[in-house]
Amino acid sequence: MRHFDRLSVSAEVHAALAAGRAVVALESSLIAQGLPPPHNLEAARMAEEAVRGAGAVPATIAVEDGRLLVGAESAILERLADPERGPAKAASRDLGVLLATGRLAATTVSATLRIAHLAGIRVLATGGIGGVHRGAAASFDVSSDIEELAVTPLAVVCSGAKSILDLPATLELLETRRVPVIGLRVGELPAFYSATSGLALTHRVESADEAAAVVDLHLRLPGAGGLLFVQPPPAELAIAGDEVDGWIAEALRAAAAAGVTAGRVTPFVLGRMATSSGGRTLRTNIGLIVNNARVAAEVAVALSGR
Ligand code: PSU
Ligand code: MN
Repeated sequence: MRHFDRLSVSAEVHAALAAGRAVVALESSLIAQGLPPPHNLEAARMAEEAVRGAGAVPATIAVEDGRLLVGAESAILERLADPERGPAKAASRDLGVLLATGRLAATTVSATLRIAHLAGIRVLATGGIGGVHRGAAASFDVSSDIEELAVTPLAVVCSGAKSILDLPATLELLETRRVPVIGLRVGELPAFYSATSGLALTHRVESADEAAAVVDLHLRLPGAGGLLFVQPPPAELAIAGDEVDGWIAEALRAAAAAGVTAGRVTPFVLGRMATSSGGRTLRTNIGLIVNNARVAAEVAVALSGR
């Protein structure tokens, strides 16, 4: 663990790390900005339970009262899930400002990676990472998740990038920034709600044990950055790609019409899609978050035994 006087690691997470036991970092932007209440708090708790069920310790990450929290307690999850409190969306660049102002903030993958690394955690779970937005050649809207993954040595388990993004461009940029994308029992990049994207992956592993062997060596390579493991949503929750595409197109048109830009695009589009799909995207989103948390914990457990 690196010393930083604004880092607050919970007693449980601290004890697990000190004993070399498995810990999984969980991002909190999906609670505050990604999912509507009451599903957001339920999903946060279910993800933590899934990590515990697989034998690891969950470390949900957030920012509050000028401190970086690793292993946020239940009351903080409740505050993050409460729209009345309007928690900020913290990307990597925002941490200094948020620490100085003392504001409550939920962390995206980029900020979570940075904080988890400070705490000495090696595995992170999320639903989907940010990436290259459609039209990014003109808008320059590329998530700092990619930038942070490139330089921060952690394994991230997810269902790919959010399907509202330009997935081929996201995959290209991950390659450029030397982030390996490894299929967990799949040879194709999942498209978040859908199991398939048509984009082939160069690498795949067949088990948590194999994944842990890769993580161990990748992270021990001098100058290591992060690595990305991808798996589709649970089969019974996966939605056909063309069905999702219709909802995305509609949501993006609505976002443009409403003048929504930058960090507000993701929450707006996800909310809109949940409505137009009659709640299906929401159920799939929650199901894949929980499944990714469970598998991340299996990888962390295998890694702690190496
Ligand atoms: N995926 C979801 N819901 C979310 C996010 C991803 O299903 O809320 C969040 C993650 O925290 C991710 C962030 O790191 O969106 C990326 O935001 P941006 O594109 O603004 O960088
Ligand atoms: Mn962005």
